Amino acid sequence: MVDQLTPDERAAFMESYHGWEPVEGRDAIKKDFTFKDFNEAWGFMSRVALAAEKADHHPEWFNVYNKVEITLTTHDAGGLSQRDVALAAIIEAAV
Ligand code: HBI
Repeated sequence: MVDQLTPDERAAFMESYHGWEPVEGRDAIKKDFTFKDFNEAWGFMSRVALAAEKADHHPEWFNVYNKVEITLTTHDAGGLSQRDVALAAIIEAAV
C-alpha cells in the first residue's frame, strides 16, 4: 500500500498547483485542460502517457476534441498520495 497525503501535504498541493480541484465523493483531484485543437490535445496526452508509464502511475482522463479532463488518485492508496503530486507536476510540464 501507499501512504495517503497528510492534511498539510494536501494544503501545500492546493496552494502550489493552480486549477486542480477536489473531486466530490472521492479522494481525488481534477483539472480541465483546453487546447487549440485535437492535435494539440493529443500531443499533450501522448507526452503525459509516456511519462506516466515510466513512473508507473496513470491518470484517469477523458478527451473530447480539444479538451482533456484529468483526474488523479492513487488506487494503491485508496486516495491521494505523493504519486499524484508527482504526476500533477509532470502534467503541468507537458502542457
Ligand atoms: N495508477 N493512478 C494510479 N494509481 C495506482 O495505484 C497505480 C497506477 N498505475 C500503476 C499502479 N498503480 C501499479 O503500481 C499497480 O498497482 C498496477
